[in-house]
Amino acid sequence: MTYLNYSLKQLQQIDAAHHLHPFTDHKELREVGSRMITRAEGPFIYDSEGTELLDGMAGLWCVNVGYGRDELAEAAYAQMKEMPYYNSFFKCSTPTPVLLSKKLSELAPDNINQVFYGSSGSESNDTALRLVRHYWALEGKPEKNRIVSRKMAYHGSTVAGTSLGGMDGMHHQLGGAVPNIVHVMMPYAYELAQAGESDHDFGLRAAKSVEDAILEAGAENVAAFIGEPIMGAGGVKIPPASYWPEIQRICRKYDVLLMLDEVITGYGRTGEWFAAQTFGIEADTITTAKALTSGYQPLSALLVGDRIAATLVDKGGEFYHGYTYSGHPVACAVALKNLEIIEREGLVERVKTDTGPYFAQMLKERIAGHGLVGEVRSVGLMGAIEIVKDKATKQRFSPGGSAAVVVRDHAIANGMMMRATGDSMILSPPLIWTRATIDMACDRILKALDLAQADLRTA
Ligand code: PXG
Repeated sequence: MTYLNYSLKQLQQIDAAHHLHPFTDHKELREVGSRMITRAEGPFIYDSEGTELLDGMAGLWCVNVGYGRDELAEAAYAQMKEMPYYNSFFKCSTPTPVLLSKKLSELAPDNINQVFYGSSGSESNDTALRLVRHYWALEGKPEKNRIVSRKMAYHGSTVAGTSLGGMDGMHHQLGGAVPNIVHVMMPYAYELAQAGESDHDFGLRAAKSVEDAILEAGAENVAAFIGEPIMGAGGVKIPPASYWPEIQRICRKYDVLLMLDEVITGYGRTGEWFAAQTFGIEADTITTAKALTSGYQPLSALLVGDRIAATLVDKGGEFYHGYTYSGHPVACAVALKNLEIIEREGLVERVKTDTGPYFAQMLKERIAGHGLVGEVRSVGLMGAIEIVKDKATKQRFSPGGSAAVVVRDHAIANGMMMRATGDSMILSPPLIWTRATIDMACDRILKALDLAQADLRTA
């Protein structure tokens, strides 16, 4: 690789001179310099200095089959040699998106049999928004175009993705969101449940905020509700069991479409192919990306339910929407091989019956009791650890989010790559993790928590 001729310092200088990173304080990055990740194998990543890190985030919630899969490289190579690119516009197609669509229809819930491709989760949510509004217009109800979403939701970084999402900071920088999108409370009991309110009741109350938004706008004006089954970037917020059934009931009652964003939860993370199956949700659209290719190629797939698809096909005429790389043949070849690996190795089943329950057990038995930890929670291989100053009162360190960064920095220094979102430490590892990998992760996290506690006490 040509970059091997460069020292870390040289690469950092060039990076600082020319490369604007996503979601980054550029001045701060220029002061500290980027960590250069240069190699990865199985569950580990390695930086330019040879430091090994256990990757607790599967890249960015995506490398579900782990690193170093020759088969995926070979699938891409073979497809590139045969035909690197052709489009799916103008009545053309190529074989791999065709076959991937069939496969996805088989894996998805029964009411979903059509797929629209993009290259990223953000693009796919743009597609979903346009499709849902187009659907109601085709049904003769163009005024039914409002979308109900949630505060702290993350639906991507394009203009539509940012607008659908509920991150205040992102909205402030947008200078004008896509109109007619409202945000209601998130289903996050740890912080938002009232004194004495059970998880069950809190879940119903959080769902009622959706109903209230629908009634306020008038159901005849509301197109859809959009939500991540488990909020990911917002801090792995797992809703109470009462939440999703109630959301489903409300959507049906007011004839509001249900859009799921499974960009993180799709392809095995929660112990089923889709979290729709884990939570028993019947959705009209499911946005997926990331683990569809385990991140080896950029690809997203919007899974479109029969109700919308039938109208689009029968009454739609031309849908003026699509991307150069919709159904990219190389990305789709890699996705097909990736799904084959997940199936062959039984990774979804393993998360459901073995590693997922063990992960939950270890978080509870080994991490939850630590003095800095207010709560642990997980579904499948997706979890969070809440950092608090006082376990009993749930009081946080101030300023908000500062303590989790201390934990994260100690974790990374001790061989554990994990994220801090606000005061939540986040884990979303590759699905190839075994019980032994979970033990190793817990050892490293505990060490980081101890070191952070010492720092925070003396601060
Ligand atoms: N929906 C969800 C639920 C996501 O998590 C997107 C859409 C957008 O996907 P693309 O491929 O356009 O990035 C995402 C992406 C973080 C982080 O800090 C999370 C994401 C992306 C970048 C950072 O956890 N998720």
